[in-house]
Amino acid sequence: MPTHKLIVLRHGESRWNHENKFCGWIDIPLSEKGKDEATRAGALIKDAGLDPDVVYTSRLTRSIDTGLRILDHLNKAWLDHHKVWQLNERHYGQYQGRNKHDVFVLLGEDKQKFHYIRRDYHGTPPAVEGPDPCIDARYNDVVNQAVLPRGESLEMVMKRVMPFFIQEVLNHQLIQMDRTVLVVTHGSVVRSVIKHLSHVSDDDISSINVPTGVPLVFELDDHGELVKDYYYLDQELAAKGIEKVRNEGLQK
Ligand code: DG2
Repeated sequence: MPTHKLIVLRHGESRWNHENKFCGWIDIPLSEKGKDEATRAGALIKDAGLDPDVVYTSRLTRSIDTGLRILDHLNKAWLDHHKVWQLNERHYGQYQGRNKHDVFVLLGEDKQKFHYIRRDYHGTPPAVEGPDPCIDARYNDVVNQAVLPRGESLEMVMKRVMPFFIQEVLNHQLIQMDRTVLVVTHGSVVRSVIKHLSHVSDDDISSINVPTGVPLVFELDDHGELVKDYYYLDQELAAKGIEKVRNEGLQK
């Protein structure tokens, strides 16, 4: 049975990742370090002998820019590039734009409460009330605007990501067309993909963090099942990035 390769990564560091602020649907560009991480991700993909046939990003600049820098490194700027709103980051509701440590303080410096909001499958930030300034012309093609989120848990993210991901990315591109697919997205969407493909429980997903700019590879059979565990293209780099992300917000 043929093996299909799916490369998934979180974009390079954004300016607000650097400043320790929740981004969510706010369109924050890459930091200088994030730009370098994107190029390095391209090098890791090339060195691993992987050759994407199609690329998917979200509609947020940090994801699009990372994808373009990877393609540039692969000399494949001409590749089919789909920008999909369902691959946007989790909407962080009223916490968007706020410093993570300030939110930690707001929650009484209670590590469990803070972890619940950031990582629990059901943890939901307070929703944006009134018009959402993040919703601009890039979403004009979404016929039913009521489906656009205002504050999401990981469970809610999965409800909008997975139908698209299973139908378009897994079934169509990867399996039917037998293409190597590159998906450049965000922390919560990568966690959603890991949860789905590795059959991670609702409880266990809360301990999974995703570093910026380190590609993960999923090798799948014709039924969309993993033939082996997913892996990072640079384990050491991934481990360092994971540790950094895990501790965000606890210190100023
Ligand atoms: C981060 C995730 O998402 O923040 O929205 O600030 O992947 O777009 O940088 P990304 C954000 P945490 O859930 O890791 O706090």
